[in-house]
Amino acid sequence: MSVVGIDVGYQNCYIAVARSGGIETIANEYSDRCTPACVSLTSKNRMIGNAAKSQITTNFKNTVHGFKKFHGRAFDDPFVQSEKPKLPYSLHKLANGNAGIKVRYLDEDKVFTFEQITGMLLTKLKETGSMIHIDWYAERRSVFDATQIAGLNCLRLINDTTAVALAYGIYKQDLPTPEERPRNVIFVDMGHSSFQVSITAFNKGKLKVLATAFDLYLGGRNFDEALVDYFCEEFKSKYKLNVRENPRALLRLHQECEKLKKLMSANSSDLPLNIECFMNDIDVSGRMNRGQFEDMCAQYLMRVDMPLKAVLEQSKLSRDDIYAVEIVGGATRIPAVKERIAKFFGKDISTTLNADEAVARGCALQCAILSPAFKVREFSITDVVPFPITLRWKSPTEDGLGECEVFSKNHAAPFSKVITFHKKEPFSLEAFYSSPQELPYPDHRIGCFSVQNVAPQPDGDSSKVKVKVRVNVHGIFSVSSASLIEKQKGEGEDMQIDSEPMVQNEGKAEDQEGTSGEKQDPAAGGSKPKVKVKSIDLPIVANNIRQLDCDVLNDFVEYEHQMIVQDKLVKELNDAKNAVEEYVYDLRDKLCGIYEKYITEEDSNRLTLMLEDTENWLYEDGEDQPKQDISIFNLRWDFMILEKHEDRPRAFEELGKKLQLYMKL
Ligand code: ATP
Ligand code: K
Ligand code: MG
Repeated sequence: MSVVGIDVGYQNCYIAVARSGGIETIANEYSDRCTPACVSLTSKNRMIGNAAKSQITTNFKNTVHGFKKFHGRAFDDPFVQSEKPKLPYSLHKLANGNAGIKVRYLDEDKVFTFEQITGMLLTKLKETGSMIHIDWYAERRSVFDATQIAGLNCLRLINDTTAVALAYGIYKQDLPTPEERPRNVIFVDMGHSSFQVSITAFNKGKLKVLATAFDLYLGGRNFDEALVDYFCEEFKSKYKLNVRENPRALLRLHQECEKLKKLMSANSSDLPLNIECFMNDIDVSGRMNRGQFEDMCAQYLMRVDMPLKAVLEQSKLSRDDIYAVEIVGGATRIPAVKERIAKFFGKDISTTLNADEAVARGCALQCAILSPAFKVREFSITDVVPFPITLRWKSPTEDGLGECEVFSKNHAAPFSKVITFHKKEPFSLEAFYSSPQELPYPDHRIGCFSVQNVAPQPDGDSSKVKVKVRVNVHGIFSVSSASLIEKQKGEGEDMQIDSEPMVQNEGKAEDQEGTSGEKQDPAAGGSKPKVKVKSIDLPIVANNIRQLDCDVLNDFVEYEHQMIVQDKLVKELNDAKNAVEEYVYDLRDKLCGIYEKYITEEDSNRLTLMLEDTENWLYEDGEDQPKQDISIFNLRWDFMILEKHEDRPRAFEELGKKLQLYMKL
């Protein structure tokens, strides 16, 4: 089993693999270390990654990109609604109210969920799969479902900046000892769609995230859009073109503006933008320089400071406590963004890490640490809960509605807590994010968990119910277990009925998912005399707002398999056709080359005609030929006969027969 870390970006994905010699970022079949987060559906198959990216302008209605932020979002979500008019592909409202996409696939209208689309991407990215990273704001439940669809054994969903912190810290030999004051490092990641900042404290062998802050809607794409807006206006007045009405032209303009933006990072002089045959056969051109660009993007540059300020405030550290500011992510290459960050902290920023690959490398490292197959230096990671979580409870008849914030902002994670209730009947717990204004979703619910089989004690008293809540290694919240504590004879008076539930921490930072043996003597740890109690497990019915139904998930897994098989068929067919085509070219070359002196002109002409027929067949009828028919072409003839055969006329005759057979003439 290989151990890989995957960084699924809004625009770019990277895969790093842990090998005995260290971490290596791996290239895809295009020798490219970056795989575009892009999926294209066609009448025959799916194209994913680089192949899909080349379809963006040609098959624009069925080529899905820039979809990461749609995970777990309702169709009516304001973000979805604001993106919708800008998308070349169509969104669709799913039965559960979420957004999905509608495309043509295998000549049928087809609706896919974003779990499925990301699942497709992951299918492409996975090697033999293990660890995946995706940024936390893309709703984790939904992303976790995507990993299931792709059949990945997901060891941990980890935050961008935490993965980066690991990639930074693990090789550092000079970290302060656990007794010394930690080294505080700021990590800044600005990608294509979002901006994330964290402060992490390092000591030898461990890192602890102190605070995180983000602007989830600030990234390279905002800068591209500023340029697109500018040139749309300019082309309207200069060429009377309404670019926004032409999706293909708009997509091309986007691509060119992104290129221009990157050029401006390296070059402060006036730069041209030229697009031939842009729209209505018109060639367009424009100019831009860095100063002008920065003026245009002032509103975005201003937003850089806010998360920086927020992490400092949350961590209660001052600028002097900061050892270094490390930046990653493609958009931090914009000089004005870099300057802004440097100016804010009053120090030079460091680029110790590979800006594009650090996240994937950190993920692979984390994965190697978690995997028993690797011996990696011990390094413990304490992450944070980015959004505070509150539980609210009620029973059908008892009054007493209550709530309690179980995880505060920046609480350490993974972490479990036990909450004690006194109840006479089943009750339900509603979990939601406590500060909706911070949340990137309008829906702040997490899920509803009903604790079943609760009954009063034989003496009519309330029963003590212990409920365990946790944020697991993936950063996913759940009510993980509940148990009823049955009083044994004679110690009823020792029990205290709390009107307020009691929250008891039992978190260990490296608390692993699924560890059992959680049941402890509820009175243990206190100074009270030990009380004999019996604990009975209670079933919990969970309804997670953003999780796929089990049946639905299974259907998706099944369908993903079918699509993989279909893609494989199409690929084999294409390979077979390419082999025939290659053969035709090869033989044609040889007829005028090494075979020339052995062959009469007549034979040569005959063969040339046959080759032409073969080629035509390939591009016409052969285009839709099932693979079995093509595969006979795939046979490699033993052309030694031509070179070695004493009786060449007969050899050609044989060859001719074969060719005719192959073409079924
Ligand atoms: P996210 O982290 O938001 O999910 P991502 O991980 O896909 O997105 P990155 O690969 O880190 O994003 O960065 C891509 C962005 O960086 C794009 O907007 C790209 O145009 C921009 N970018 C890359 N190189 C440069 C450069 N030299 N100058 C300016 N911008 C650049
Ligand atoms: K990336
Ligand atoms: Mg990224």
